[in-house]
Amino acid sequence: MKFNRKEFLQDVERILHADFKCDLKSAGKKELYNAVSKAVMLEAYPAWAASKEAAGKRCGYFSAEFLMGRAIFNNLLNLGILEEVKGALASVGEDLSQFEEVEDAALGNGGLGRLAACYLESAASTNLPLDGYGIRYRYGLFRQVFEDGYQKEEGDDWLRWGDPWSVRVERDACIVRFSDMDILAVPYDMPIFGYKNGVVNTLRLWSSEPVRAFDFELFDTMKGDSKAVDNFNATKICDVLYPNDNTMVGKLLRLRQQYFMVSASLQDIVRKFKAAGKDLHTLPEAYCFQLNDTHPVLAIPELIRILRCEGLSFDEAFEIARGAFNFTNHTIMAEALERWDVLALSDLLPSVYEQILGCQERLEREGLDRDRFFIVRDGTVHMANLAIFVSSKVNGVAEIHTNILKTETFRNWYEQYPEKFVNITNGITPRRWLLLNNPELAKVIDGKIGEGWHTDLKQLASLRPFVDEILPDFKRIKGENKQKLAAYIKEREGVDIPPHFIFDVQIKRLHEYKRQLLNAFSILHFYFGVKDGRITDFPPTAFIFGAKAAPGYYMAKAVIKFINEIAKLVNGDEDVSKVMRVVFVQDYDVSYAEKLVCAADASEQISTAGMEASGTGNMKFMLNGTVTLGTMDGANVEICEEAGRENNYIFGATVDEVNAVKHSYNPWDIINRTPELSRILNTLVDGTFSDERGVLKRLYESITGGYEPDRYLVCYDFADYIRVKEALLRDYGSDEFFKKSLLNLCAAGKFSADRSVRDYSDLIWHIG
Ligand code: 26W
Repeated sequence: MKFNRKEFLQDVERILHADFKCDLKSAGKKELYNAVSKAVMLEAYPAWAASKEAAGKRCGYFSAEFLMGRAIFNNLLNLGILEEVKGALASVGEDLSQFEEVEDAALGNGGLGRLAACYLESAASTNLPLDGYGIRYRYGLFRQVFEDGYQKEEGDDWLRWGDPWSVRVERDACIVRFSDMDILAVPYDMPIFGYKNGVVNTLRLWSSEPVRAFDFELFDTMKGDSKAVDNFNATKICDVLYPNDNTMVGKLLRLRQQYFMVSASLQDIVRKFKAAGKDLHTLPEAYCFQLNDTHPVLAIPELIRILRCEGLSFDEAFEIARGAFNFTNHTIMAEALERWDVLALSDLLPSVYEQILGCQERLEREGLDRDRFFIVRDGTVHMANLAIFVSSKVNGVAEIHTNILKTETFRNWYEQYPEKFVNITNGITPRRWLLLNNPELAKVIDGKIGEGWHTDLKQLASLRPFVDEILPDFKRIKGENKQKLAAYIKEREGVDIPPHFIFDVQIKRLHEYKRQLLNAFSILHFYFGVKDGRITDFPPTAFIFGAKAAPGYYMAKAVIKFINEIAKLVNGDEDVSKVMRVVFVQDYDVSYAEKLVCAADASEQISTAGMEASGTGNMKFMLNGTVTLGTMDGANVEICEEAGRENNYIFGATVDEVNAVKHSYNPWDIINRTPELSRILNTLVDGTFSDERGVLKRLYESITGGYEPDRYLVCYDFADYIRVKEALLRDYGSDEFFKKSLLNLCAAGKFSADRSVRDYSDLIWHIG
């Protein structure tokens, strides 16, 4: 984008006048942020309008979550004006970095939502016409604070700083009908800028509003049904993002959200398609839709319903749906597979449910065995089955995950439709996750191999011959990043972390299968070892955690409390704190992640094998030159393929081993012969830590008792984890170690989201 400092500052000033009744001298941070952003939007409008007109097939990425993070720096970078705007602001005595206080747009929980955000950016950057469709939640993922070591949730008022990057498009509003109320859906469009290529795609987020302005008369008299009161409630649909990651909550409001978003999106698309005078039978030639997990799967019966209203037969509508939809699965955890109660669904959305029954009937007509294949059974609608039956393609998100889908989770379906199943390994955008968060390292790479890797990440491989040469720079930059992170942690958490310590980092949602608990156990192992003098010369290490637990997930919250207690013990110990520190950072989010991944020395990816579909945090660390301490799970397997297992630290049971032992496994066999482990476990119940609410006791029970003790094989993998983790910590500091780290960076090419979206386009979408 062309940039003229004088004109830009003039625009900023005019917007300050019109919107805030102030000028450059008197503007506060917020006003300045909004005016600067809007000035960029002004400049970008022509390119946005032109991209919308682009001919060719488009894909709609339907997702309940888009974890966008902070927009301003990324947008300026992609428009190629980051330095220019920085300079322009500096010329009037303002610092661009003040906008680091702007809220993150946290309209997502974790991996699935961040993936959607990376894919939008990558699609724009690779010139693929992909638009996002979702919900404009009024409050994003909760903000987390710790009180006495316990997680407490607070509302996330992400619009506090305004929303200059969105445009309300009232002219595209439409009505979404539920059996008990009609709701107005109003879209807010956000531009998605491709990296220095002039392409601008769109993220369209729907907001719910009353159909008519509030009807005072009805309200006043409370006449008849409660339509007026419902209108009053309409906005509630989009009030808040469900804070669950991997556990299905069968709440009606969630069902309303899901339908609201897909109905509005499809109405909008079909309406425009018709207005262009096109034949609805040809819809799949112009559009396809990617269903990001089961959350938007109601789009399938909704499209069929809309087409039937247009006069098509069920079978005609079904064929169109089958030609247009594709489905991505992101987890094999049974508790995450969405199912809806037939009564609830048919009550709220009768004509949508009718189409679901039509799909079930069609399935039977196609001669599929009713026992092995079903959409509706025993009063329940199985959303994943609906998605698989109707979609053209179904994909997993890493090789190992797709194989598990084929051989276990969706085995029946795979046997019936082998050609439907494809793998698309996840990816991350290298713009946000290296160029933007680690600019110094990026500059060093540019200096050696040029800038081609910005849009062709495989080129990082050509850095290999220079590994020795850039090792000093790499070490220096990592050291500087660690220093910055330590200062930030000091400011935000009040905890001192000496920058020369090894930074061992585990950041991701809190879940039992991700095994933050295993990490915690290892810390206690080292703590006791150092304390008792069994471990000498312990390499000074800071164990850093970041994670939010779903507010209703008791065990996950217990793990947070446990780790915070461990932190208190370790950091407060005069001897041990010389070589160990523990910190659980509060309110981990995208912006915190950007600071953590560029400063880490070890990336903890330690899920029970078979349970992490892919992981994408693992890729972010790798791209920033960090070794993985992990299991053979998700994309870790492919990271080892690319970077060499010898350059990472792999431990633990494999998927086959997990499958072989999980039914016969008794953790006591291990605990009884491992006094070390038994001592660690006992800290949960012996008063080592304060546990006035009894949460640690419940953690103890989850490992040692109940129906399925130690379901995630923490005890099983404990010894091997310690062995390999100790090896990593001992290796740290040598040139050998830093070379391993850098070789990971050189091998990260495969994990660009540019490659992922291209795979989607080549194998599934055929767009552009
Ligand atoms: C219904 C509640 C619910 C909410 C979110 C169920 C399931 C989810 C997501 C599918 C959970 C999720 O984010 N999965 C993660 O997706 C990433 C992107 O593909 C993967 O890298 C992670 O391994 C996977 O856990």
